[in-house]
Amino acid sequence: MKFTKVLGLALALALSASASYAQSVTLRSADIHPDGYPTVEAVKYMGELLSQRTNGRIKVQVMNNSVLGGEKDTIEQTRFGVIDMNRVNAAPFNNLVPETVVLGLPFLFRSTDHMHKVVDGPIGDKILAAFEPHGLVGLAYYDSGARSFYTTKKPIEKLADLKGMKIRVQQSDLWIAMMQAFGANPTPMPMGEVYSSLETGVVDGAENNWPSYESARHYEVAKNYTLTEHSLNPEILVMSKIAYDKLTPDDQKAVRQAAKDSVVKMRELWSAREKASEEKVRAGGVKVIKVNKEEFSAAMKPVYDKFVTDAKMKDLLTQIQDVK
Ligand code: GTR
Repeated sequence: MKFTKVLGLALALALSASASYAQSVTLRSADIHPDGYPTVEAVKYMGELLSQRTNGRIKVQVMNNSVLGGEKDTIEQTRFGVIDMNRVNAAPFNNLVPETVVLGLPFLFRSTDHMHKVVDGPIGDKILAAFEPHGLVGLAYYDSGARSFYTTKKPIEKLADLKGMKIRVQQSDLWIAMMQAFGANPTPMPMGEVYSSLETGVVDGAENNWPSYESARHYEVAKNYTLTEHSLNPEILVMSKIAYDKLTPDDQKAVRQAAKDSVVKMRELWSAREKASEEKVRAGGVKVIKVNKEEFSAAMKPVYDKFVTDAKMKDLLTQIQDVK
């Protein structure tokens, strides 16, 4: 066979191989939460949209309940193409993608509406684009409500109560610094270890939104929930750049669109679940404590001083604050 013929044949084979991959694929998506949790259901919904729009060629299989590991581990697996998609809170991305830090800054967003305006606009797009050099494609933001503290023994009624308390945090330098600024002793660990750590006294408390506090059953072992609402850090849905690059440009567009379209659904699911979880937790005998949030927010200056240092971060912060 002539060299050109061989080359032609190889090219044809390569093209048909990539075309067949583009024709039919099931994207495996990780999540730590159980069935019924809004993030899990929103990604399933995204998969339904995608399947409808591609005549069943592209499907999404949500592998939730931490079956693929904790968030830090699944992020690495997603970067290396072992997992195709991943729904993770912004916090575990902080050390990898510094632009995400701004989203978790304490008492930054004035309201959920403010947060939505930021992530739905050009600032949100800019932060999603910052994932690409790290092997990830940022697809969408999902709500995660407000995070508040919960403790096993001593309730937090004022800032001074946090002094020296061992508080579980997500695996992020920002979150470690935040707990230190609150006066607490931060203990970073994956979510899957929190229940037993609360139960055995490895930590005195943790912090999370109503749905996670409820669904992970932390409220059974930490019965004081203090409404500090210190961060509205959103969830982020990402795709592996390796998996993304295997898709045709049209299919890439379809994935992005389905992810964006699932956000509306997620917000509906989230509002409903927040209420339901709060009711369940209150009915479970949890003591809900109101605090003077100003006192907690005033302690956060060192966090801003440590993380908002370069011109880029300062600019990003001002832009967010200026969103009306
Ligand atoms: C939840 C969030 C998870 C995870 C968890 C945690 O609110 O949905 O992605 O970040 O908090 O605290 O580890």
